[in-house]
Amino acid sequence: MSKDRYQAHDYYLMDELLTDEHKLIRDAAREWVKRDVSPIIEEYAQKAEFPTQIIKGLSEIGAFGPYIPVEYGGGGLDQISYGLIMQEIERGDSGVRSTASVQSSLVMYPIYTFGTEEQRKKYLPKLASGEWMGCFGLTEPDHGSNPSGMVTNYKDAGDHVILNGAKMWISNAPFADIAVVWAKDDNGDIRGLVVERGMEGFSTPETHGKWSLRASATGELVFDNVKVPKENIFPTVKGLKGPLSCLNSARYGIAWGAIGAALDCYDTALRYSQERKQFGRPIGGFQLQQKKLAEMITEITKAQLLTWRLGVLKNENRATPAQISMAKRNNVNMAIQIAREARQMLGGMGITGEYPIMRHMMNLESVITYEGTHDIHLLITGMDVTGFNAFT
Ligand code: TGC
Ligand code: FAD
Repeated sequence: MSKDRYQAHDYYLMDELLTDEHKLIRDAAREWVKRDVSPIIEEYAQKAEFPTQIIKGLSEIGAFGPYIPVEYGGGGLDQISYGLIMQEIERGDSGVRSTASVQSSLVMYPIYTFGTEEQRKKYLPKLASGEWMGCFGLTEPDHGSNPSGMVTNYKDAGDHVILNGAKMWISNAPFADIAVVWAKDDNGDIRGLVVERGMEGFSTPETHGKWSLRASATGELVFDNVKVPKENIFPTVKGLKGPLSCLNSARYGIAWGAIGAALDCYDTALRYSQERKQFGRPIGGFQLQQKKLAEMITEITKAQLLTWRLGVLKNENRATPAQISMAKRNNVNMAIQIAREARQMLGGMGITGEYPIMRHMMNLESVITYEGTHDIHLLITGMDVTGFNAFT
């Protein structure tokens, strides 16, 4: 990729709504992305590999467990700080943000929220420092949008349980040290447990051939009579609300992250439109190109306002799952539309790795699908406003 010339855009002076601490955290993440992610990410996406060397930097900017209390190694930060970090990381690449989202919201959050004190002390500090990486197994080959139908299960065997089944599409799986896995117990209730790499019968084959999120490692989790100590089970949480409450946190982070990807596409297209000349003048002078840019910054600004307000509600513990769904759905769709328009504005150059737009566009095809598809989130809003369930 050519030099990262990114400049942030703040059309409605949103910075005035942030504290000095928010801005410091955001700027540190922004600088890190410029220095350590932008120069290498295109190469890693091209070769479909996760750049493991950035794990340390992700930990240093506070991307692993930003809102987990400091005593467990987390950042002790608020939800807006968490969102801003996700925004800056996804400005670099959605796959890198995925790694951070999974570690924070889908691994550290459940261990902190549902785990025993022993589980918290054993896992959280190592996850915060990046010494251990985690993944989250909910989706199965035959149960994606409908996780309640899962067939992965465990049977009681005294001081341990025997786990069988398979999960697929699992971010970070190929290199994760631990997996937070959702499985049915002897009573058919969904429970969460921590499975560690090295447990006999546990394997994590990598998924190849993705055209999207290529710089993120995706894989399966296969459990063949895996003996898991009972002390690895989350003691109290039962039912689908366990994994779904983790998703609330991750979807919230994605709502912020998508703004980062959109800003990068807009910024690239704006600069290109000022520098690229056709018919003797910059293409930014043509009305059709201005329409695209004007609509992009309008949609980005609306998403920024929506998401900041959601952050305030989340800080006050008042954000509902349906409000989070609305923001995830709106912002990812906004970002993918902007990526598509921005790519066209760069003409032929738009399809190359010289610019980040095509990579963002392809990445966003995963982001609009995982953590609940675009249509599932619409149905969540539909159910919230009408009171009728249209899923089944
Ligand atoms: P339903 O009967 O509606 O609910 C079952 C129980 O769960 C409660 N609940 C929630 N709790 C917390 N947060 C939420 N968002 C919740 N939504 C529902 C609900 O109150 C009920 O509780 P209780 O006490 O009555 O038992 O469940 P359903 O089976 O009808 O499903 C609802 C539906 C379709 C919305 C849900 O299954 C869904 O969201 N499906 C989408 C699946 C999904 O998002 N999968 C994501 C997998 S992880 C992933 O993609 C990671 S990508 C990571 C990365 O790389 O960034
Ligand atoms: P399906 O559920 O089969 O859906 C297919 C289509 O049917 C979709 O368009 C959907 O919207 C539609 N549909 C389904 N039900 C309805 C309905 N009731 N009404 C109307 N339309 C409906 N999962 C994890 O557990 N952990 C991870 O770390 C993880 N990482 C991922 C990384 C990547 C790159 C990808 C692509 C996925 C990842 N996932 C992960 C899985 C992801 O959450 C699922 O792909 C997603 O939930 C959709 O499930 P599915 O792919 O089985 O699609």
